[in-house]
Amino acid sequence: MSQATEASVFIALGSNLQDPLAQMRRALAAIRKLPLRLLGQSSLYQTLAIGPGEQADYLNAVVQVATRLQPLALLTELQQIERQQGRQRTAQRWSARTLDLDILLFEERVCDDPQLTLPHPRMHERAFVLIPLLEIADSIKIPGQGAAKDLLATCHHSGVEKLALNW
Ligand code: A4P
Ligand code: MG
Repeated sequence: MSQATEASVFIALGSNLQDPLAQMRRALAAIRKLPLRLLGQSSLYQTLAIGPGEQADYLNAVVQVATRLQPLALLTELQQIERQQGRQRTAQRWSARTLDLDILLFEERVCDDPQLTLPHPRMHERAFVLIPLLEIADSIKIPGQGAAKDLLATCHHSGVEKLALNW
């Protein structure tokens, strides 16, 4: 079922395996084929991996879309794109991945269902999310947390470098 009106949604993209630049480009092309309009696209950022062991740097970015898809229907589509790009889910949390697509914000919805938690539960403490998000939405507020700009000021953000690369 679709919604009567379009919702504004922010999606985070991340990759640190198997040619991350190609993964990000392919993911964006696949997202653009979904029933949605692309409203904004951040630059690509090279970021230090947060997670266990020695991991390659990530590429991260955020896009804004408008869609009539329901939140869970959009999540299903994004997980399908992750699978198409060889995403392997391991028991190890925060392990390296070819592609991670997370729904950061869906309008101002708040939901604590583990299948889809909104806003994304860790976005407010991660510079690799907040910096690209602020690039395309500088006055955005995160329900329950506050202005993204203020949240960024309180988190550690060395290790997030903007790249001059088209994607
Ligand atoms: N899920 C719940 N809420 C959401 C949401 N808002 N968006 C559920 C997407 N999925 C959501 O996700 C696990 C489950 O979360 C899904 O079944 C979905 O129903 P997953 O993608 O299988 O696993 P994950 O991404 O490894 O889990 P987790 O704990 O969500 O990871 P994070 O917090 O996303 O962290 N370092 C850098 N520099 N850059 C990164 O992008 N990413 C991670 C992943 C760790 N370190 C990183 C980066
Ligand atoms: Mg994820």
